[in-house]
Amino acid sequence: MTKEKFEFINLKYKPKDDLICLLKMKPANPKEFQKAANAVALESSIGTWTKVGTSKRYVNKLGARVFSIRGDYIKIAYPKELFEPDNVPNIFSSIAGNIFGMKAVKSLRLEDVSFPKSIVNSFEGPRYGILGIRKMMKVKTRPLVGTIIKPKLGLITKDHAESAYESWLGGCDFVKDDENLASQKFNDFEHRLAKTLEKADLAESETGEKKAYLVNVTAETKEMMKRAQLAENLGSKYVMIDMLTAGWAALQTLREANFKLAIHAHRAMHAAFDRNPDQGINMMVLADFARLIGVDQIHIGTGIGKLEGDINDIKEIEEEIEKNSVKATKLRLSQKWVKIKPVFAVCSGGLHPGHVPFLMKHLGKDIIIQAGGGVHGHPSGTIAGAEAMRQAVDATMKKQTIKEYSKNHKELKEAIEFWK
Ligand code: RUB
Ligand code: CA
Repeated sequence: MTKEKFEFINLKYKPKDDLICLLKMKPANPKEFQKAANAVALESSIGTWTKVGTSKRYVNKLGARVFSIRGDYIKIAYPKELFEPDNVPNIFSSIAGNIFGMKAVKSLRLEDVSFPKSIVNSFEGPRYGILGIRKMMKVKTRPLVGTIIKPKLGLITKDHAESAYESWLGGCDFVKDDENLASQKFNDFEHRLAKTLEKADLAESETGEKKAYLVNVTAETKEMMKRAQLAENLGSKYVMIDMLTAGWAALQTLREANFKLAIHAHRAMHAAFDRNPDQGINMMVLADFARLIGVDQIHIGTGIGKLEGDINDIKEIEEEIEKNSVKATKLRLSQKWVKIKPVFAVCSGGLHPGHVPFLMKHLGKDIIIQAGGGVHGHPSGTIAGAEAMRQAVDATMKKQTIKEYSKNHKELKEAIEFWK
């Protein structure tokens, strides 16, 4: 029997200026790992299931190459000419397209992507990023604190705006809409935007701090753009978008319109991509693309709150693949791209003041800590809830335990006792 030749595997290949994907792969037939790896590289670059007479020799130069196989992990190098720069949907259609459904693989997960400089530089990246947001909010070193108005749906505009106002008075920097609040009858977009921004101004003059409203503009693209324009016209600092349900193209449209608005990215639907450890797309890959496009802050999980996820899931994946698993090191969103600013990681989902020391220990100070239930569910109400969150941040900044600090801070004390 002649040995099968896999044209898309070249373990001697040393990538230069290629786009590289790290994939975790289980082949349908355990004895045919190489065959499956070859099929993945082929389908995601220039090939199909059979040879075609229409191909030319020059096309072969654009073939992807599997250049590393270790345990369940393969690395594929894609010539950069395969992609249209500054076109995220296009890049995903190749590297995260048909391959996930191929019969040759039992499961496939895109764990990491590294980009050639020319592709990185074709994107604008964030307008503000961490430093720009800190400047805008006049907060030098501590984590920023945010809340989500709760109940997530149903409040009428007046009560929504009032709850935002109380959150700001108590010490929140940000108040955001929830991901599924758009322009429903009970709380329509225009009215809500105007009323809540009025309260932000009021809270700024009363507290002397900068306050931002992260209004959710997620909608069909043209409507989304109208809403963002309105937010800009009314002097909002921010817009928020559900980047995955809206889609990559919508996110690019929003960023490339060049509003002065900062962009807060919610990741609703991410778990459909990233929850299964064997299939889908690692959240950090989604976050990298969002950063290239240019969000200023993005939900990345907490490793501790109400939602599935380990703290290591949100850190950089090390080059070395050890023990057949990917090992994480530093926080991923800070990886160096010369032209593209670093993005704020937003920790959110089931958080309350008691979680703050854990988050700051593992993720540092350049984070945004958000609590919805953990602010509005405080036994003494929203203002006290926001105060307790800020106190937990202050305590940790001063290197005190929240328990110590709570001796002189009753809102924090109440929160710690309530959410034991
Ligand atoms: C948090 C909340 C957000 C989650 C989403 O509310 O509503 O939608 O952060 O999850 P609460 P993630 O603080 O009451 O849990 O941030 O993981 O994408
Ligand atoms: Ca939510």
